[in-house]
Amino acid sequence: LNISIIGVPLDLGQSRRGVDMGPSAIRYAGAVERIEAIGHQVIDEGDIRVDMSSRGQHGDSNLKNLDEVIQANTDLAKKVAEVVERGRFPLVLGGDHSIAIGTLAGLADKYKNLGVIWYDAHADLNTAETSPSGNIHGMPLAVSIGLGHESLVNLYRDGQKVKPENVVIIGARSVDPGERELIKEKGIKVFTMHEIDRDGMTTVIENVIAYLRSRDVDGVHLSLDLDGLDPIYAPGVGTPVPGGINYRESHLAMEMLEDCGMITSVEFVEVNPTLDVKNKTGDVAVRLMGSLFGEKLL
Ligand code: DIR
Ligand code: MN
Ligand code: MN
Ligand code: MN
Repeated sequence: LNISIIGVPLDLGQSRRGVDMGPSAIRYAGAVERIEAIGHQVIDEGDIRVDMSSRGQHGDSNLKNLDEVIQANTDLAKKVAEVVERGRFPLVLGGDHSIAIGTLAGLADKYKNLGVIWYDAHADLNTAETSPSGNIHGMPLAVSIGLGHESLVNLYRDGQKVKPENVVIIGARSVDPGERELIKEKGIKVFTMHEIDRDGMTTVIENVIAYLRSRDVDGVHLSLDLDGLDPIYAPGVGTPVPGGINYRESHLAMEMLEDCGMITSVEFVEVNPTLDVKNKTGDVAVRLMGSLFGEKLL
């Protein structure tokens, strides 16, 4: 693959500082070297510029730092679209999960029937009305299916970027009431920790792949929130939830996704080195990239 790394040092989509250092932590853990060693060609495109100057100010909505989140995501969308246009594979490094709004907007230029795998403890399906926190990182999936604040929904290009029937959530264990309603209403496919415990990750990923094939998708974006993993393996995240996906299961999931050959873009988000233990979470992210990009032991 010809991979382009895009860093997004954004921490304004949630309330804890430090996740803006995520791209640095993941690079420091050796992302470029690891992926090149597999045999891929990598260009580090650098970071999207984020305006931190008016942090904490609320505009006319209850969405925190809305203007700054819009600005960074619009720039990210342009960059992702440009990278895809050049025939390259986007690998986006967050930053908090609000950056998925920009990534998916940029991907919508090329992919008209994109599949999305949302690997996360949370559903990220809140809107301004249902959000308990006002944190935009709890909203990107809702925004991308066309629900929420209009300036987010219409970011980069108007309207829905992804069909709700093309979305699969894996690892959910903290879902708000409004999100639960939306999952039912839109028929969004969710594999919670219950399904992972009961059926095993092999069966879950087989089902994910079969489902996305049945949807006849023209590409698949993997949006991997490190808090999808259990905090034992990924402690450096802003909103850890116990009882998560373990290290082996996560590697297995990445290897199976690599084998299916459907993944066309990826983002790793929510790595917060200020909450981490010796960059453990950045390290895990890079190890998972190894599996996802086809590292073979023998
Ligand atoms: C919660 C937390 N559902 C919210 N969301 C998180 O604020 O909307 N998403 N942490 O990653
Ligand atoms: Mn998330
Ligand atoms: Mn999460
Ligand atoms: Mn989060």
